[in-house]
Amino acid sequence: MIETKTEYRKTICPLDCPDSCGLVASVKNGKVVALNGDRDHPFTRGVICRKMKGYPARVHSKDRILFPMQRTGKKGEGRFQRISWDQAFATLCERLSSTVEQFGGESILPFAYAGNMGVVNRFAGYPLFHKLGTTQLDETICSTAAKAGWRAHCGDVPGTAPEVAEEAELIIIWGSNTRVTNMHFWPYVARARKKGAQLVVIDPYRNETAASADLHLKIEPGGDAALALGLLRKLMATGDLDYDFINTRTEGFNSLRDHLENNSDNVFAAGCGIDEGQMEGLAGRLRKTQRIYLRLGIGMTRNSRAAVNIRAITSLAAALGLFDGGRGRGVLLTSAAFSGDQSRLTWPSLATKPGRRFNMVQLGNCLQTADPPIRMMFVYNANPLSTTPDGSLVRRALADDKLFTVVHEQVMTPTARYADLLLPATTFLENRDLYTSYGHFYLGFVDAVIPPLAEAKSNFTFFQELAQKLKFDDQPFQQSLDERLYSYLETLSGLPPAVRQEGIPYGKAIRSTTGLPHTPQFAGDGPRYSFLQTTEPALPQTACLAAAGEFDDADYLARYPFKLITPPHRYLLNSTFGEQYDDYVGEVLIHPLDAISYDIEESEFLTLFNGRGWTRRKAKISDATRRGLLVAEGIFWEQQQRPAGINDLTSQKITDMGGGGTFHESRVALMKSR
Ligand SMILES: Nc1nc2c(c(=O)[nH]1)N[C@H]1C(S)=C(S)[C@@H](COP(=O)(O)OP(=O)(O)OC[C@H]3O[C@@H](n4cnc5c(=O)[nH]c(N)nc54)[C@H](O)[C@@H]3O)O[C@H]1N2
Ligand SMILES: Nc1nc2c(c(=O)[nH]1)N[C@H]1C(S)=C(S)[C@@H](COP(=O)(O)OP(=O)(O)OC[C@H]3O[C@@H](n4cnc5c(=O)[nH]c(N)nc54)[C@H](O)[C@@H]3O)O[C@H]1N2
Ligand code: SF4
Ligand SMILES: [Mo]
Repeated sequence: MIETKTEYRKTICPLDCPDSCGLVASVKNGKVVALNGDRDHPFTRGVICRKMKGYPARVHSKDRILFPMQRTGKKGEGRFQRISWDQAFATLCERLSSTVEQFGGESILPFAYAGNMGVVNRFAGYPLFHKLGTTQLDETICSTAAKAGWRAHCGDVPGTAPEVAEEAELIIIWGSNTRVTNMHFWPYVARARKKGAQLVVIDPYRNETAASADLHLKIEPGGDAALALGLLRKLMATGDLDYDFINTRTEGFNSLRDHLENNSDNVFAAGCGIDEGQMEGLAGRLRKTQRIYLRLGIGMTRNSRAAVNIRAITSLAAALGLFDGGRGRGVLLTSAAFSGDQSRLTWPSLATKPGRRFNMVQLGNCLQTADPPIRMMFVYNANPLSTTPDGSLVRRALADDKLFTVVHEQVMTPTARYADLLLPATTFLENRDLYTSYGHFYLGFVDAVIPPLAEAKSNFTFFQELAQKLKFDDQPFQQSLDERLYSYLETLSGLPPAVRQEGIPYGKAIRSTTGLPHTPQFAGDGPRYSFLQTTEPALPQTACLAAAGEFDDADYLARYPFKLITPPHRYLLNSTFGEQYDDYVGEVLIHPLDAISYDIEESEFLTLFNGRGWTRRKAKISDATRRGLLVAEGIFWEQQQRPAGINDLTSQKITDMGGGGTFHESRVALMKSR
């Protein structure tokens, strides 16, 4: 074979990660041989994570699904035979038509999330499913609770640009394992600390980020509102709030003040599970420092008190005036740098009547109890068997012969093994798209780096072709990817006018016109920060102490003594990359005193169980966690020796606002595995 020269092509990481890195792909003989960070990208600065460094091997690995296949074995066995795309489309058209005819469009459920964050490919299935009148999915699994909490008081203001943190004297990372899940924020922290800044981490366990902090407050999971309000009360008592900001840029502070005055310091300290001295210590730092930057993680919003916790923290931030655009001062939850009219991507107008909706967090219930029942499920951009809660319900539903499951995937995920029809999906390196970010203020448009491998199709190509086969001739089904994208861009706020006129150059990071450092978030005639929320009349108006969901459930408490949280793992992106750890069960952190009580030794296999299911993990004994709290990082795949995953333990209970998942709020018991 003639050797060709290595070519370098810019692209963008499509994974559901706040960093949305600029990448440079090295391409040789039609293969991607390396991926590196783009040095020209202002947030990436040439560095990327280990997961994406290894991505070229995933693209060209034996694990890739490269051809359409139909099931030959039992559901879940993962035995398939190759078929042609013509056969696959024929089966699909026949099934879709007969299912609609026999059971109605609502008996079809599309299930998709953010496996690919490209704005067109992510939502590519929506127009077709609207046209078919299917049941619709509320995409709540990740950030809706956090955003609802933010919006309740802050409205539409974006977060503070991460660059501002570099000028801070006190950085608080609250409910995020930044060094793992948002690693490009860390250099700003490191540079600020070089200049003398202090880093405080608020997290129930000593994760990698907390281990590098100046102060770690090992808070009770879900106790964040108690901590934020307790701090507020202390600062109020000594008059250390920004009354100028409170008086001119906010409203409703008096109601919050009443709640604070009606409770004691002890109540707040008890509510967050740290001693009052520690709380006073942090209050002291807040008093002394003007330049305070809060980096809030979505990770802390996976419990019943999700939104109220975010609400309490933004209330603390507002009372400190951190939204005033001052040097080194700010609050970042999600950047919200660009926002556009999503209907230009999803085309709800194609639906002839409003369809039935289900919350994706309650997939188990939906598949088991929907009436009329779900007869056909269409999965793309997601691995719900591993990532949705109450996994044993989902598994049982997937095994039911009455359900026809279509999965469009890159690799043989646990969900894919249950497919009746399995279709090959491209990776981001094989298609073009535009990517925004939820952790910084840049977007970028990139072309395919290599052509689709074998018979893989991108989400967009696949759904457009399927619509053609179904003889749908509405305008959205005639669009090219660029047409759909540019029609969306017309509505996108934050896009610089020059770019809007001249088109988006490939591979260049474009900064949003919103959220520039040092712009006050509540300024001029615009809306003020409101300490009162009016979006949900049934909920308390001000942030306040709230109950702890399953952790407080007396029945669960009696049977399942441990609390369990299940945060992200460094080597996985949710369940993506699970195929690389097929023989690895994952660890569970257990406090040394709990290990003694249960006579557990290091590396011993443990079975964790509760009323919903069980899974297996290897004990890691460490005081990084609290007594009574188990920490299981990572959604490792179900596998032969352990046909159940971490989400067999989590519940379908949803958050106080936004309908989010409560992945970090399960009660469990444990025993030694035999
Ligand atoms: N390597 C890697 N990176 C990822 C992901 C991954 O799976 N792996 N997932 C990606 C996705 S989808 C998302 S949404 C982002 C999320 O990223 P972030 O928004 O940065 O949040 P996380 O890092 O998930 O937050 C996890 C931390 O929250 C803590 N936590 C849990 N409950 C509470 C609580 O009640 N209070 C407080 N204070 N802390 C709590 C956990 O102990 C854990 O340390 O990360 C993305 N990046
Ligand atoms: N216990 C527990 N559960 C959790 C969480 C937790 O912290 N703890 N985190 C939750 C969060 S924050 C999230 S965001 C969800 C995510 O849950 P999921 O949306 O299920 O995300 P992934 O596990 O990353 O699976 C994405 C899948 O999409 C596939 N994919 C990638 N690109 C494409 C493409 O272009 N086309 C098609 N058709 N497929 C593609 C990938 O191969 C991968 O298998 O998980 C949630 N589940
Ligand atoms: S997963 Fe996150 S850190 Fe890694 S390359 Fe992608 S965007 Fe960057
Ligand atoms: Mo997420």
